[in-house]
Amino acid sequence: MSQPEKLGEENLPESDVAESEVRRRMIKSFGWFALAAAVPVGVYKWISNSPKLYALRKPLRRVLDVNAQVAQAYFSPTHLVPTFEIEKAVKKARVNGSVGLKSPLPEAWRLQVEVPQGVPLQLTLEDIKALPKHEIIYEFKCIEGWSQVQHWGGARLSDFLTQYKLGSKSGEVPHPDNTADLFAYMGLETPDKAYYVGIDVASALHPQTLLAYELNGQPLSEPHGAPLRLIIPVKYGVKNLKRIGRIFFTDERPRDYWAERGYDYYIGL
Ligand SMILES: Nc1nc2c(c(=O)[nH]1)N[C@H]1C(S)=C(S)[C@@H](COP(=O)(O)O)O[C@H]1N2
Ligand SMILES: [Mo]
Repeated sequence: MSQPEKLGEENLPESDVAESEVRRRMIKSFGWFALAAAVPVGVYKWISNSPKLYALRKPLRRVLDVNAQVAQAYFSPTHLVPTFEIEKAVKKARVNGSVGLKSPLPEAWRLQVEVPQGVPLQLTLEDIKALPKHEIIYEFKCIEGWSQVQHWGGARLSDFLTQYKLGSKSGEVPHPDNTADLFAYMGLETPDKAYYVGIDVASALHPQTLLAYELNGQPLSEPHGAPLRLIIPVKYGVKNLKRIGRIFFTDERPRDYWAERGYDYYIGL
């Protein structure tokens, strides 16, 4: 028998709601051309997996940005990326990108965390290591067209946000389902602010997203982002910020180094 009190909009299949809403907005902003371009999400995935096509000119870029929203609506941020046996991990992970790593690592490094209406937290690596350690072996992908199975270790970002009650507007433990209480984005930057990224909060709370301090069971080297970096397997390499200096939460899309240079902002897998 049907239970009327349970027939709210939240019980409609998620993709139907999201799809119609995104389509409505797309028709409004771009007309039927965009709609036609957006329908085959499989095609979007295919395009976004072709590294060269990331360097696109503005008009197509804009259509793809809208498609990224469609992709967001279609692909649950909680799906897990495939993981591998430890033997599959490369012994020597490739180093790529050193923006924000050129100045010497601050001697008294702290993770600075902005808290709404409060004094920023200044955390040590020991504070992060006090959280349960998790390891992940997965295929790290760079938009330049290379990928490697790599082995990372650290604390779950979601455990960290839970422990310090971050990412929520109420200042309570953030809950992925309580979207009204979550800030939309988390911003991260290097201590010198030269490299910076923005992450949608759903991806920040993803169970495979780590504040990583180990690679192959060893403390991170400086080129790989010592003392602490982001490992976010649902995103391409660009979002995996090395040498985290500061993090903050906001509803406005934080600036993002590679998005400013023409790449897709969400850049998910
Ligand atoms: N601070 C900082 N983080 C960064 C980058 C960078 O230039 N500076 N490059 C990004 C890119 S494009 C990739 S592919 C990965 C590479 O991480 P790795 O050097 O550990 O392989 O780091 C990401 N994080
Ligand atoms: Mo990259």
